Amino acid sequence: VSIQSIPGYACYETVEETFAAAEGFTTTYPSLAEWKDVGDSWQKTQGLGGYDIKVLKLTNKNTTGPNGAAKPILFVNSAIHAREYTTAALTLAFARQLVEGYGSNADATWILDHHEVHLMLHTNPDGRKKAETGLSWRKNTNQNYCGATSNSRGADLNRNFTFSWNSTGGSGSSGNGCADTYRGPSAGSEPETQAIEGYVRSLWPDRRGPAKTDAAPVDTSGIHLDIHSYSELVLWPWGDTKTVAPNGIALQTLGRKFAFFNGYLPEQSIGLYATDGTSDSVSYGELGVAAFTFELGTSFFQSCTTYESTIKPKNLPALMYAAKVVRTPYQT
Ligand code: ING
Ligand code: ZN
Repeated sequence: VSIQSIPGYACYETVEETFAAAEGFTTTYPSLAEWKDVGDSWQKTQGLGGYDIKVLKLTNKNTTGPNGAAKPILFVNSAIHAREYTTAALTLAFARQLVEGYGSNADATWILDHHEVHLMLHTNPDGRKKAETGLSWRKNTNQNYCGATSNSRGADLNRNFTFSWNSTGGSGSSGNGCADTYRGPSAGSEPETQAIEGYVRSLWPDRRGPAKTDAAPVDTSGIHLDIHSYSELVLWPWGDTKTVAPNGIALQTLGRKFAFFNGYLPEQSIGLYATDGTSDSVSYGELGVAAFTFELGTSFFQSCTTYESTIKPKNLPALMYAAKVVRTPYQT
């Protein structure tokens, strides 16, 4: 059974359809779109089928902006959790709005002339294929954890990142290979995690952590958004402590602005629950890049009607705003 065959879910592209659409953009808009192979899924590393981890890079052909300066970068990844269905659909819709709007829509044109937008549409494609059969799959499909054929197997990629991996000593993730929040046997053990970490480090090679304090504005010449579902939230670090991040006030200011667009609740991520080893902890904690998690909607498999009428129209403007504001030190 395919999730798409269930009445009301036909709008959700499969992994293959998403990848074909991204590749299609490079054919239709060769001067705006590039489709890059940045790693392998776990199954691919094992010769068990699997997928490349791919990034759709959108910008015009100039390597610098019209002012001669390096282009600021927005990086968005979606579907790191397989069953979080609306997330990849939203990111693909965002890509479509940018490339189709280029030359006619002022915002899309300005964004692609001055900025770079990098989209990892499917961060966990192996898991997503499981979810496409109707399973409530969250993790990757690594057969070394919980038994090769168990539907509870795999590592939670969003507990496997190196910065703050298992920093709470248990409460932010699980050491049980069958648990939904299994952190993996070691920091960055999963190939999908390695692909994202390697890619964000390559995007911001000169970043050295959140050295600034709130005495200085947060540097938003780079922004990382990790798109999840569900709960209608905009979250920022830290997730493993109630301590406010060095740029906490500035992150809150920017988070509230995103929330203005999507109508969600903005809060420091530990307000939801404790987490460790999450993707934003690397981007912000290791590199100092402003990092946010969006929690879309009110359940995992939401109907196309709800997605089209509510989730997409609330969140596309938030993504467009993120692509515009990633520019200069953000004034608090
Ligand atoms: N929620 C996120 C999770 O990984 C999160 C929430 C993400 C909290 C990042 C803190 C940092 O648990 C879902 N629904 O996956
Ligand atoms: Zn999630």
